[in-house]
Amino acid sequence: MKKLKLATALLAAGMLTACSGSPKKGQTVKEEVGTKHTPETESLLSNLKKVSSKGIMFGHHDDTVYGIGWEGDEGRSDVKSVCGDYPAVISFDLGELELGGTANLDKVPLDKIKKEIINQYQRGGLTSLSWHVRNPKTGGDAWDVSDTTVVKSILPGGENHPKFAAWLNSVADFLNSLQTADGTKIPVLFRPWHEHTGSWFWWGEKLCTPEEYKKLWHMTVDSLQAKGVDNALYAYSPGAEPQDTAQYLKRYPGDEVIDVIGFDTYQFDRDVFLAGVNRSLAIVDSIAKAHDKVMAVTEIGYEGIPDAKWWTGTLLPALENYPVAYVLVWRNAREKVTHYYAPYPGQVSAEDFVEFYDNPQTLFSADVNLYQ
Ligand code: BMA
Repeated sequence: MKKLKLATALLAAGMLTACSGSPKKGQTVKEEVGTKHTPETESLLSNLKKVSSKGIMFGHHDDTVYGIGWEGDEGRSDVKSVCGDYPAVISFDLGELELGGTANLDKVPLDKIKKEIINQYQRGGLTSLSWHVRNPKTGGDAWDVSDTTVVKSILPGGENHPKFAAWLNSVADFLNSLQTADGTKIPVLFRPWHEHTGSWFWWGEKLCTPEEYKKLWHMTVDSLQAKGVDNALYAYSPGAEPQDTAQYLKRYPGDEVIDVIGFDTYQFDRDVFLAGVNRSLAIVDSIAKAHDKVMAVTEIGYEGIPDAKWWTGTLLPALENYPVAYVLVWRNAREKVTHYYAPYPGQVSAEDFVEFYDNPQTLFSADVNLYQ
């Protein structure tokens, strides 16, 4: 096999501590910062903190639920079809879960997402969950920025607070329901309120004050914890707009609620993209070190990947000098043929992706077990 399983490698390197005195399965441990985590969630956090010493985990949104020319095929993944392995990180979106229907905003059945989260856990990989939540004030979607008082209206005391509290409860119910057959709760990385340094979502920069944005985060985490969610870590992911650490931290809700810090960025002009990635990595790296946080590139990509050498010629060299835990590319939309970010068999960058996969610096599913 190309690479060792992460836990085995870390064990060999003496980096995993003995587990005597650890809480038993199902028990909750209290962290110094006050968040409650199941033992599996603690293992995930501690492995995420170490994984960059081994390599960068590759991630793909909606990887196992659809791809180019297929939907819902058992075990299928465009990434696996190209390189033979699943991504180490798979993300899904909970948008529209709050409406109480059976599918999310991209028409993926929620029970299918649940099944794939269990599969991903059983492979030892990470699931990240974003939330393109509807606009609770206007009734529009996450991109409806027609009203600049939405965040304010859902905070405690606001007119939409009760409505939004029920939406948060639907997320808590979903997270609590993520369990294996033996009742072990599956740890996930929850990544709401992303790209808030732009102004295209109703929680964006021009749509709320820094104080309101921070309160939104605290309300979210407090309410999930109050509903017993002890299997979630939390990721903070602005866009690439911040120019320095002060700007990056302007809306940061605090170390007590955040575990992973990163940023979202996409390639249009290559030079602009590389400069943004470089600046953002330097900012996130220094903050991650000072605040003891996991560093990740929470979304990245080049739509349609028209550059045949993008993976080894642009992406990997851009990241390789930083301790990045994972990098995640967006979805291969089956309903919008030009909207894809991972290769599929025959795609122009597929061969280069195999090279990227073969590079010892990249980690895929078979290389990691994040729960040991
Ligand atoms: C966006 C696009 C949309 C999608 C949304 C949530 O970037 O891919 O088509 O609805 O993410 O997945």
